[in-house]
Amino acid sequence: MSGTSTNGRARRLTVHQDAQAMIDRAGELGITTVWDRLAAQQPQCGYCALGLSCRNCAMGPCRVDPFGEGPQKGVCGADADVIVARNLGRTIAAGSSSHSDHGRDILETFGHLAHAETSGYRIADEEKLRRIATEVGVVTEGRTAEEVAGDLADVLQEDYGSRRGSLSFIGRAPAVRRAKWEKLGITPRGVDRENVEMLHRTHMGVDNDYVNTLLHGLRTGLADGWGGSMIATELSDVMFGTPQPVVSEVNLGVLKTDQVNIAMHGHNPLLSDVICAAAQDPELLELARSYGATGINIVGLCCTGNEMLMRRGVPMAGNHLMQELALVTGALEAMVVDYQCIMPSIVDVSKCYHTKIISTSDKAKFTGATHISFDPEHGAEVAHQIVRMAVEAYPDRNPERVRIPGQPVQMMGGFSVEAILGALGGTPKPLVDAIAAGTIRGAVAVVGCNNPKLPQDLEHIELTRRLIENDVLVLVTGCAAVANGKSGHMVPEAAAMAGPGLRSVCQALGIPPVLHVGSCVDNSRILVLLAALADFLGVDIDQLPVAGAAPEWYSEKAVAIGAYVVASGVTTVLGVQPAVFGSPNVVNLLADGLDGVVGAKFVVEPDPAKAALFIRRHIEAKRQGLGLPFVPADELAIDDGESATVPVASGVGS
Ligand code: BF8
Ligand code: SF4
Repeated sequence: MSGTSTNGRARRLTVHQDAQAMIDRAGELGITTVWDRLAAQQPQCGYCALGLSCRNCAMGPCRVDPFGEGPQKGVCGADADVIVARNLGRTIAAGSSSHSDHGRDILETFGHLAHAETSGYRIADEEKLRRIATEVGVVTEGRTAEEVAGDLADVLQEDYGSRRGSLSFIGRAPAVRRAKWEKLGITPRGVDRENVEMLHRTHMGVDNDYVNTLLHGLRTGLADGWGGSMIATELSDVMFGTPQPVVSEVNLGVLKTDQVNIAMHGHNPLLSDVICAAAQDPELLELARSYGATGINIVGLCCTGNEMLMRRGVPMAGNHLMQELALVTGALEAMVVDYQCIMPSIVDVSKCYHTKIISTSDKAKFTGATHISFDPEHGAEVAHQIVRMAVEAYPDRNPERVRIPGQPVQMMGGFSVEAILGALGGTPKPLVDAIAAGTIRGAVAVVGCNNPKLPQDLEHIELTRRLIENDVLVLVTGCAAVANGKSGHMVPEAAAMAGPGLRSVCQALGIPPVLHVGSCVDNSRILVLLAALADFLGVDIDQLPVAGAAPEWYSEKAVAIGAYVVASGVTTVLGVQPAVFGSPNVVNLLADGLDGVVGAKFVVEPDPAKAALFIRRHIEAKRQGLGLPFVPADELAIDDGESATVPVASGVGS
């Protein structure tokens, strides 16, 4: 469907034309979407928005009056500081648990793989397996890959408990950073231990000192970044391959009118990897042809999409706010989901179409969906069954209701740390040299979600554009990566959009100025890269000219990421206000006090121009600290020349 005109509402809700077309289409058909439900929720609770409500016990629920007129304490006596800190602590624990439980699922399957108890999995990167095993003290010489994998699985299983003093991968952090954690008492011990302890501390009558609670919040985050998420990333690389640069496509235009379309949505590559394999099965392809389809088209959504794109070049249909809109194309035979960031509403939307919603994780069932319990021990067989079900839905598709908006945009993925260092000749030196010379001023990780409170993707794109124009290399993960992909920022030709220094480096290496590092658990790759840069320079991470940004975050996982990124020494800018502003003390700690202890802090700045200016000044100050050529803060100003223009590289409507 091209040439679609859109009403003003759709243009206010999202910058991308494929999304605009589908929002309009949903409106025509009376299909309710996330934006309608957000409007129906207005006004949202002001106490909750400030973090001032508590329902941790049955003496409550309680609220603290932010204006000082009503109650200042809950029934138990908790004040605003305690309530806000406890709420934030629980949010971090939920996010950390989500990433880490995903990591545990991979680890368990990895352990089963080592003992030949799985179907459809193999060790794809034996070199990485042996490297990690050696790192954590597993003997590799003269042993089979499976023997090594079995021992590695045992060591990493222990990371989830509390038997060791600290996590296996903690040694990857610079020694000066680890010493800081030790001094603060926030060295992460066991993944589950920190999460459980946070739930304990935030029970009524336990930790009633907001500073103490929030320090444990950092430790809980660190157990995610250097623990659960890092285990997920590393073992996924071993089992599915360490990503290397790959070209793919993005937006709803990746759906095909003449093929069986299956969208993989969620997070864990355990499922998507075997589904990709099943979609190549000659028997299933023949079945598809017998129904008149020319093939089976697997596409990704959200972080499962990132996992598949990074390793297999599988096309990406979209990020978080595209999940309902992908269904509105009418072209999906199935949306196959595992867990995290999957809106319950997709079942309602699917009822307007022939599309099957297939849930697969026994810990994430969706009422009204078809549940096929995914068991990695029978991964290949279950994947075959799921793909067959999708193919058999193809004859039910109504071609007259199909709307596939426009043409996809090219994007590159696959920039694992190994790939980045490989492109640099095996050492961070060329990157360090470019930063030292000022050709590249620094690097920023732009990560995180979509949030319907903001125009979809606008902040991701605008912030990133401004950074690359200023010779700042941008690394992206999660939904931020998809936003930038759709905007044409992630092809080598996008070097033309960068400042002269970054442009020359990208052109010499044939890489985009915005590098796709992976899914949200792959933010752990960024920690590894930062540690390598810091070690190379002999400094701590907080001295590097780098920053983080989560311009459109929504999820508890994003809060956990923020906690470990800041605790690791990287100042992070949030585009959406977290629920902490009911406690000035908590705000002061997060936005200022932390800087004195971990060398990094949180900043909230929804305006991408101001966020970019803050980051540029931050980077220049760090350069000054390292004795590198720098631009004084007062010489940097918001360059508003092009700020009204959002680059939208979509073929829709042209
Ligand atoms: O883990 S960026 S909306 S899809 S939470 Fe979710 Fe946020 Fe997307 Fe991936 Ni990450
Ligand atoms: Fe109220 Fe305290 Fe119970 Fe929270 S823990 S609901 S503030 S009594």
